[in-house]
Amino acid sequence: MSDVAIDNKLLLRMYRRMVMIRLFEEQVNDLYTRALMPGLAHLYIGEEAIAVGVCEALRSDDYITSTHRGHGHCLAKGAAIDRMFAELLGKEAGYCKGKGGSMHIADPDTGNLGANAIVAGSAGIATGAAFSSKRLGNGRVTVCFFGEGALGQGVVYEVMNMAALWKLPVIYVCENNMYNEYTHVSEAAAGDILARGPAFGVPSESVDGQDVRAVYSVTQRLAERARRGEGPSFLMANTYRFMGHHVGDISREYYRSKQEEQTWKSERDPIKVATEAILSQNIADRAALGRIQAEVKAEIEKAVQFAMAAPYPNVDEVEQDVYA
Ligand SMILES: Cc1ncc(C[n+]2csc(CCOP(=O)(O)OP(=O)(O)O)c2C)c(N)n1
Repeated sequence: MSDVAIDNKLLLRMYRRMVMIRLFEEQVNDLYTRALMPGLAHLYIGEEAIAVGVCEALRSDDYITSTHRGHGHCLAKGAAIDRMFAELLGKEAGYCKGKGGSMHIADPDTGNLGANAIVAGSAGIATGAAFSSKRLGNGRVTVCFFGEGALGQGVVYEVMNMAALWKLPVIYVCENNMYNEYTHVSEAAAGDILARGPAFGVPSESVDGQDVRAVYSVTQRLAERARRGEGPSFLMANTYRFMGHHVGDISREYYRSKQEEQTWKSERDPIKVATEAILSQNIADRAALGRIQAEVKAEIEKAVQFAMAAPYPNVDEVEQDVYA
């Protein structure tokens, strides 16, 4: 499972972060179903161990780029939950002053170069950031998150080629949740996904994306490799989204069975996997984990109240900070 030692404090911190993302996303779903949130959101529930394991293994000044399913990445890299909710509700206090919404959250202060509504849209941005870090010699690593659906986009292969030639410090993290909207990966991606990287000389490996310890360990090793100047790598994290493609995708039986969803939820929930590890190693007891959950719940409730009460941007500013 793990190839780098993980101390108890770190595991508890990662547990807390995963709980925060889970409760944040449940709250987003609730706001959407109560018609309080404009637009749509793509929930990350079920995939929390990837964002948390990867981002915990990075330095705070390392970069990430994210996707349309980006709340987990933003929170794992250190975004503030009140500003996240404010953005989702279209409020001035949000990360894009309420004008970007769920799929455009960026936070330069935490090295988050942005979510992206275009599938594979951040591949070029991440690779450019890695190029800049290499030129500046600042030792920063960039992680480019994308779903397996992005493997159908040519830009992914163009940037992998460049990153390999120029030995750029970038890790391409493919979150393979097996569904590209409503299409199973077997119907969208031909051949062996892991064979794509080696075609460009990019070392590639897969990891259990439901086990935060495994994700942390492998990312730490790949990040150190990138920092040593040994170039890019490709990591496929196997996972499952527990909810619909987006919040409105509520009848999913025409493309995947209830039984399949149930099995993942009961047997492969990343928070349950971490809970079992914590309890079996006597790192904390159920009461302590319950206290963490209660603390995170209180933080989330406070942040939602802040966002609900926050003002909308001034109508006179509707064209400011908008580029298209
Ligand atoms: C270039 C482009 N084509 C199509 C879409 C519509 N679209 C939005 S999400 C999505 C599926 C993406 O699947 P994947 O990359 O596996 O990520 P997941 O949703 O599974 O996290 C598609 C096709 C888009 N946003 N951008």
